Amino acid sequence: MKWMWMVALVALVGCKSENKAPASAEAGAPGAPAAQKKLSVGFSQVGAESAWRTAETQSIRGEAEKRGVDLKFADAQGKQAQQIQALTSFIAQKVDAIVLAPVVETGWDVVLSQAKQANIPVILVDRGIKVTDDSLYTTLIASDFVEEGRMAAEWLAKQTNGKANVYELQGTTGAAPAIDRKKGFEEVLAKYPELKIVKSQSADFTRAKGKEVMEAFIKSDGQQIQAVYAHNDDMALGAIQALEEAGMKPGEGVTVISVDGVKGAFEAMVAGKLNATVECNPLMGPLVFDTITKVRSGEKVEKFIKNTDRLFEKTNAAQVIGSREY
Ligand code: GYE
Repeated sequence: MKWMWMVALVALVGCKSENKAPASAEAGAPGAPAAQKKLSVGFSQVGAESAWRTAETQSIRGEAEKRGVDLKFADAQGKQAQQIQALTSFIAQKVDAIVLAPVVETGWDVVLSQAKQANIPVILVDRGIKVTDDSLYTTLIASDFVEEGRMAAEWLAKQTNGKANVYELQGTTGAAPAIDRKKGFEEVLAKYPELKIVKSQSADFTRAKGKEVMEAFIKSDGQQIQAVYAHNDDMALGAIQALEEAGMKPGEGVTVISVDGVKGAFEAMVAGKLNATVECNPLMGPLVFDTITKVRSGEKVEKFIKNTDRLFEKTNAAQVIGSREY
């Protein structure tokens, strides 16, 4: 008699577990059964230096939550050493994937070799790196910063008839967007001998430093300043404040162009103080987790998954500001 009960029980348990988790469901996919092992992803973020960065963090965190992914988030406060520490800890925790927004381009070989040895795919977001062996990361999801720099310079050349004293606010030293936005910009400037960078300095992608560096430029060069090219909107907004405080007219007397396309930049364009911004999309969450799902299922992904960017001017800012998502 006893064995009959056993058979009935086994059948019941078997039936239950089948209902619980179909073997084919992908962990972390929308609607994945709760009882299944969650996909665990370590995300090492640069910091919170700009509105763009905050939008990117929100996008990745929000999407992880939506998909039921166990996201381990580490804010490096702008320090590569902290990012390396975070990655080492993600590897020790045996996460399923690592998402890295690298603060600078170089110095990643050792820690990424460790991730590779542990068979953990590394998805780079928004900034590229320079490594001796490209197989140390799976893919880079980002904008083409050289192209952004070119777009900014072409627009400025048109706006100024190829003639202006330009003051440049660079992003974080050694960071891909600072290096490449400068490179693309200078490449185009080479065609316009009278459009030249008079002074160029890093303001670390922050509004406070943008203001500080601009104040120093104004102090030394004053009325000579005809145009400002900032590698991000936050620095441009700081520079605008400095120019206004010095009684100068950003957006009119001084042409200001930057990169990112954050809400604050659109507001400044509507107010007539910022002339243009080249969009750089930070809303990476959905694409990041789609890519991780593909990689885990063995699908091949492109080495560079490129976002496309547009340029917005103050003349059309009011029309589009309502539809901006960040
Ligand atoms: O443009 C800037 C930020 O890496 C693309 O970093 C990103 C840049 C962005 O702090 O605002």
